[in-house]
Amino acid sequence: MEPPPDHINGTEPQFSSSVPGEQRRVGLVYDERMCKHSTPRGESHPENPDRIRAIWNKLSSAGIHDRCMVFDAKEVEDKYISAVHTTSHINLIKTISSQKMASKRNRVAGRYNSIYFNEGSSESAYLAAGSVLQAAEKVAKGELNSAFAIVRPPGHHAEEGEPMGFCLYNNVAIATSFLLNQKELGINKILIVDWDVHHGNGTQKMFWKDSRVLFFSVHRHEYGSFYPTGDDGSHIMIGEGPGSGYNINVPWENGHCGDADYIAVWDHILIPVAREFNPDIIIISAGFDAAIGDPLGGCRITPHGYSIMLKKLMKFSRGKIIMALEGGYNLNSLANSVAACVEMLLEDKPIAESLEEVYPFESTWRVIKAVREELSAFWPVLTDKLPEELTSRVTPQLQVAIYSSQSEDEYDDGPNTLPEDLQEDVTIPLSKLNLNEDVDDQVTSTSSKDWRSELAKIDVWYASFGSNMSESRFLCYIQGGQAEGMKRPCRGAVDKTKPKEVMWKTVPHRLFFGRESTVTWGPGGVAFLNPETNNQEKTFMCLYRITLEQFNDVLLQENVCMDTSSLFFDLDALDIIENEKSVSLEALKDGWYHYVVYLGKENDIPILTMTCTNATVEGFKSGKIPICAPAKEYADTLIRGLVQGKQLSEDEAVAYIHEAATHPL
Ligand code: X5A
Ligand code: ZN
Repeated sequence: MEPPPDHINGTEPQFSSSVPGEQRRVGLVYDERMCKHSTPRGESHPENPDRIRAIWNKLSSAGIHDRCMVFDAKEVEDKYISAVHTTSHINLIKTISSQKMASKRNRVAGRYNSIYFNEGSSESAYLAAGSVLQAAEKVAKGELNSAFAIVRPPGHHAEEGEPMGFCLYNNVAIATSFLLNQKELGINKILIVDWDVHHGNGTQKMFWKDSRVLFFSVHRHEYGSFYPTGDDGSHIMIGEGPGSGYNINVPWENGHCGDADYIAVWDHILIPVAREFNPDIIIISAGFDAAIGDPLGGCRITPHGYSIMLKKLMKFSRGKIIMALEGGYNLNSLANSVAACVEMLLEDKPIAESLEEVYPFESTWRVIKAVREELSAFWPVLTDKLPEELTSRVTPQLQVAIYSSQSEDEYDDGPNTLPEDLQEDVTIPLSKLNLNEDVDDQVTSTSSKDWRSELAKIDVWYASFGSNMSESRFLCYIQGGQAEGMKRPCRGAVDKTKPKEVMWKTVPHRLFFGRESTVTWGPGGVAFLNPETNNQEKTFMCLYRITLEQFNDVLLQENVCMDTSSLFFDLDALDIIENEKSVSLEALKDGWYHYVVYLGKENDIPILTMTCTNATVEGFKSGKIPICAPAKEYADTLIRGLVQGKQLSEDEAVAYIHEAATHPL
């Protein structure tokens, strides 16, 4: 390779200036050999070789790679890996693809969280880490202004002693410690920006006590329920000892975050801190699974959004940036986002940085404030006032099921992510609503009404037909905890006040059991109520008088959504349901009980239950979704409810459940 200009005269390379419009020297590392890592029997998997092929095809067809310096990957040397991984971990990754391990490979993979291995895994892992290291070295030396390492397997979940979350070696951490250890490079302070939708748990731990590395991660967290689950990604995880304040987590409370949310975090946290930290170089753990249309991420950053996020970082460390691919599972979205970033690296072109008509969620401001508060002792700039009037929109929207032909989940011809059994859901006519758009784009101020206090004033009857008929089990949804037979605790509602009244009723609907297992109860079917009325049928219902605020929290827990901050069922929804008799909650469509059905009134208070949609009932009938009898512990809970509620004797209750579980739908 020709010697880089800055090595000739020892001055700063002219091309590292940030003059807009100027061509810059950008490296790309891509190597087809990193496609060798794939699932052992060709099972489909989001983290597959097509990801990097799709990126490369896009960069080729758009003529982008011609404007870059392209490098083949080189395998990383063990001595560099050992700076962040244990010897036993290195031995595992080094040997896992050998013939000797063939028979053990799947069993070994099963010991780890979200990991597969095949004959190509070792080589790919060494190449991925080597690619990021090589890119980092060239940028640090000034041979390149910046670089993008198009690598797989990804790295940021890999911990010192174990692979995890599709990651074998922590590519970014290996490159980071390499740069710090090569003293002649003069790199003393590194900013790692992890914008993958998942928390970079591995990287966080590796530099936990290290003030030379400022680790910043923005990720879905949802109070620890999003992958990787637990508290590691919480904003109170700020580092330790000399590393205190050098670990910054921005944990989203909900999905659906987009350009406006990320840019607000950049403007009010990352950029001011980066200015203060003044890094010598920046490494981006560049996952694109927060991109619009990603099947795992559920967020909505556009390629333009990514390019703005990148541009704002290019103002530091004289533009020395290494981007390393992490996640990103919608091939179109992934390729377009990477292309937008590489173009930005190439020309730092002036672009419209403002995002018109889109505002961050109110939850985004809440998270930003919490992070700033947590870290302001270390970064005084974070005590600066936020704008007085924070413009925001309601967190995330109540969306009645209107499956438009071009929803953003179907972005760019990507797969339709609607579960099959929901595709022909009964929907409320748009003309009746205007609610979809209204709430989605609603611009409000955070100072305006808090939905919790509003909805706390309204009572509803929550009508249960399954395990919630047992009062002690239902109270777990209100007060938190775990009742007999449950395999995991519930978090409870925000308002832990017990139901004001309990009452029983029978309704002319069919009770049945379906699905094969749940996280709460383990194997076995769980109860559903056919939303269709049928005068031949009789189902017992236990009604709890709770507030509409509590009802929302129950709804979220019933749909395995741990996000306690979001409003899904509001006053408008209550209005609609009284007329339409049911509302399908689009935002909770992955949950099994997202269909709220109105069952009339009692003492002028609406009775609401939650079950599956009519379309899902059709799925059960046709056999597309399994019908399955309840396991004993689950059935016992229903029986206990019916007996303690004095509705049936024990024998009658057993017969009632047996009938519901065996009678064909
Ligand atoms: C790198 C990355 C995601 C792992 C999800 C496991 N990993 N469910 O995006
Ligand atoms: Zn990810």
